[in-house]
Amino acid sequence: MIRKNDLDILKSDMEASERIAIVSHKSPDGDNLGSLLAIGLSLEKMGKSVMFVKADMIPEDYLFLPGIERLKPVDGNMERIDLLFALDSSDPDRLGENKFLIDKSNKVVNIDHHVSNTEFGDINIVLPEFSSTGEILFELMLQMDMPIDREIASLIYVAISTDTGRFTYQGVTGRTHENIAKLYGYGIDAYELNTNLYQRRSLNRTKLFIKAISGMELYNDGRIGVVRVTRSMIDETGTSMDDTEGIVEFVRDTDSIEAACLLKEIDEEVVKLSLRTKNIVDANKVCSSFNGGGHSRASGATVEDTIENVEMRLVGEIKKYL
Ligand SMILES: [Mn+2]
Repeated sequence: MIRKNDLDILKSDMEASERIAIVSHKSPDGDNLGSLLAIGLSLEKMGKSVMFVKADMIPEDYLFLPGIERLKPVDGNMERIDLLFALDSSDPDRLGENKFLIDKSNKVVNIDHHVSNTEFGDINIVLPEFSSTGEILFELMLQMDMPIDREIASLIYVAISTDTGRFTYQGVTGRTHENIAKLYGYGIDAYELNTNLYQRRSLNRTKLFIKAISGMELYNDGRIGVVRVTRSMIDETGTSMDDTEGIVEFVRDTDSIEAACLLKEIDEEVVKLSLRTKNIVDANKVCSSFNGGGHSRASGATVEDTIENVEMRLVGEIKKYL
């Protein structure tokens, strides 16, 4: 439940603020980008001056989003910020180099659904029972009577769809579908959005999938599946690490698998890991032991070690729960 008290404070803070900044997180995903553009465009319709700040490159998948061109790297000379929004970001480090904006801002609003959220804002609307930050945001915007048009509704649809595995994850409720139905009421073209989101993978990316998946290693009678993406696979296929999106879910969807792991070799001694689980293993707990986190069924971490060692350590950690 969104607390009424939080909404009242947020509403008066929004009204009192002229200069509002909205920051993305590192490796931004559909929930992060969709949510931040949705609230930003809505605030502009309310006559506010909004700065959209990115902490990282935008994955090609999301370049079709309305308003995406508004996201810029931080302006070093940025004057004061009255109100800063961090969305879908569990802690200040997620904001990368833009973390300093927290201190530069008069007030920080933290809207998120990660259980691991550290409540770093002045206003914290952290609701892990929601499917996505996009869904929290939509209810919040409705309750505050913020402007919503077709583009804003489309952005919220993208946030919810991408963060729920196209409405298949545990966080999805009847209310999620009611919210989606309301989004249709603003005239969104869901088929077009879905085509843009899910049917435009580059051929090089498909080749990267094939390379990665063909090296899948199984442990614990096929209950743990590990796929590596190395720098050389990226070079050979002319792709980037962003193009690994979707690989770990493909591994997870194997019948025998309870825990699916993707290991991305960022460089020789830095590995980004993604973990997806089905019923037994708490992905957030496993990733916490590598200083990462997220959700119980989907989490990640960045580990300073070789890819071989990370694989061994991660499998060892998962086995404790199986
Ligand atoms: Mn999310």
